[in-house]
Amino acid sequence: MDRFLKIGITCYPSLGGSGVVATELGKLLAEKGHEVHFISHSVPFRLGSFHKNIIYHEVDVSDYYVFRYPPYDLSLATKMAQVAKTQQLDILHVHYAVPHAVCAFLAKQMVGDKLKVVTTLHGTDITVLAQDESLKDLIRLAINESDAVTSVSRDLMRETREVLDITRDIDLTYNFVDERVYHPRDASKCRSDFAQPEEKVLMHISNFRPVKRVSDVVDIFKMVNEQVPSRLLFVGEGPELPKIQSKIKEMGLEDRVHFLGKQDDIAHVISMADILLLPSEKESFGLVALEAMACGVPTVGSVAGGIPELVTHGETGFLAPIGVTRQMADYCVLLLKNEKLAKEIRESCLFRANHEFSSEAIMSQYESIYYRVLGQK
Ligand code: GMT
Repeated sequence: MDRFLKIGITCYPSLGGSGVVATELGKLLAEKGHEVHFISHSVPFRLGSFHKNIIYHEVDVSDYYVFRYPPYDLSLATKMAQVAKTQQLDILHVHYAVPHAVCAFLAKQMVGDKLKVVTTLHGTDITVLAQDESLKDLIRLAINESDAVTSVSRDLMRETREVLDITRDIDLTYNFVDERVYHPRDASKCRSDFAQPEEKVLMHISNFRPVKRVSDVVDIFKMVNEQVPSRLLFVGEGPELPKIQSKIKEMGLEDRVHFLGKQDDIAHVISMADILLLPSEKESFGLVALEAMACGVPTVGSVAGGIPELVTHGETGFLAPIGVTRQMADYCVLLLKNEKLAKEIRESCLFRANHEFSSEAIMSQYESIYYRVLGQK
């Protein structure tokens, strides 16, 4: 049997798919027997209560008066090095190149080559930050100096190579969800708080950033509701929310649209829906579509980034070109009016989520990468 490892994990600890995946991975590795050290400015929101083999190390940022901006990145790099030395970490697994892989690179300079760095790319650092010429060289350095780099989709891998002119190996490691949490739940009671038995439920869950094209969600819903009486449930919050609320008012849809805000038990909430809408402009993976799939809920969305790698068109959902809301609405109506098709798609969703994105399989992929960079395989 391979020896258990000491693994440091750094991610954005607040809301977001990357934080969720990093935290869930840490929890699974710890359950298996590895020692996991989260290094961040606050406790990752999905960490929850006490877990054997998980230790959290908080990064304190110095606010010495000469600093115009407190240097979080430098404090993080120092903390990574400190934890790596005192706890004798084997691996630093960082989620996002900016700033985490850069900090890990600095930490490695302080600790020595025995410490191996694995960087997982989640999207925004490549699709947004790497477009900024002033950051390009830094991101390229962080990626090239990592001992292994993983990408959450083929599309993100392709874009990373193109935008940053990267030629090194990148491992494809899809995201996953914990099947013990994400499975179809009986949410009929909650559903009846929003929808009559004859009404259908469409849902959108996001951080309401412009890239999510939440306005398209409203347009799709309007067209669907004209043909099939429905309700639209919004989960989450973010910068576009006020604009969306105004749009709904202008369209006279207030009594059919409900805002649930941020929710903890996403599996239960998603289980209320007939369809998840994800018409994003960019999406390196689209974790929420996998969360829905694992609960038996199909996604109707856009052919953006990694979404087609996750949602198989016609099998576990339907996809249309970005912004083509009429086509997305037609797909929704097709699904909502055809019970047989909806049942088949639901079964395909459950099968695909459990077979192609199983947590056990994806965790093993990460473990193999760790052993490989340590020269143990
Ligand atoms: O999509 C966001 O706004 C949040 C961001 C994050 O940091 O979690 O999501 C990115 O990483 C997720 C986990 O790998 C992916 O599922 C999302 O597709 C990706 N977002 C984008 O590419 C826009």
